[in-house]
Amino acid sequence: MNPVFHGVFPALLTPFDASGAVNYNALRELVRWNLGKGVNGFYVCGSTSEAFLLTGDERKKIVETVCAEAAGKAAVIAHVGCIGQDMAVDLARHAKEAGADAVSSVPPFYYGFSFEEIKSYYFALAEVGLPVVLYNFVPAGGARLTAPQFMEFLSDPRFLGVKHTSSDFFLLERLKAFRPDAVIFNGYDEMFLSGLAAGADGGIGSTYNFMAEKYIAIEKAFRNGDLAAAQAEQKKANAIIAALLDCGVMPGCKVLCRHLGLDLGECRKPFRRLTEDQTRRLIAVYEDNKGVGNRE
Ligand code: MN9
Repeated sequence: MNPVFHGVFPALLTPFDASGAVNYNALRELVRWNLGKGVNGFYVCGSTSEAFLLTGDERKKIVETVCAEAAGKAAVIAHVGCIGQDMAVDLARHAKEAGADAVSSVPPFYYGFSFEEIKSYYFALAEVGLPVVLYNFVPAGGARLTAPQFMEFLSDPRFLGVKHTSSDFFLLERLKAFRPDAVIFNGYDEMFLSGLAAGADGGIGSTYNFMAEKYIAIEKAFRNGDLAAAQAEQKKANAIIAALLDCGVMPGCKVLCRHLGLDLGECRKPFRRLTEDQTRRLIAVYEDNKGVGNRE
């Protein structure tokens, strides 16, 4: 197991204030709350952070804020994904200066770039000098890389591993078998235990923001060989995740953070806020399945 990159990494939400600006104080609180629970690291400026609704300057300041708050306590992986290679390299250089431990990126998207073009992008990121975590997330517009294409990247030690937001656990297992020291993070929270069973070193997820303790408990039970306890905890998490998928994951995660005492504001438009009815139902499901870990 990699000594730094393993375990539970919340994919941090981005807090906004009433005027719609990034709320850096709330972000620091969110980091401290999760450090208190014992998370191993943070994934910053990814899908969950509304990365593509943020400006480059906001993304940089968010990375700086989280690196400062987590320094010496938890690892930071900065997602620097952009459509353009030069923009991504600029963010990666900045992440390195800010003290991030690794960078990560979706493949450049929208234009249907060829594998040669995707390689140009990722190898330019690798040149920056921080370890690179590939981000496999096809439903969000990411290219569908084949197993041999992943292996081509993983043959180069500058590629640390993969954030695997996919239910293709065969691929996850094959990549681990190909390079056992590659770090594979499970991406779908509802499949965290399945990912661990296939060999994942940990997970990165949006619902970790408010229930990291569940994933910490699942991983601990799994590694102790207590599959029944791990399944029971995953089942509770999944009831909450199913409710979130019904109303919108990111706006819903923010509702639950507010319910637990940390106001992260709303998501940026065109994300919609939950109706009062949706809010009530989501909180009820959360309360039925929460277990331990409230802020108080
Ligand atoms: O980081 C997350 N994906 C996105 C991975 O943010 C788009 C997951 O945590 C999912 O939000 C979650 C719900 O499907 O598993």
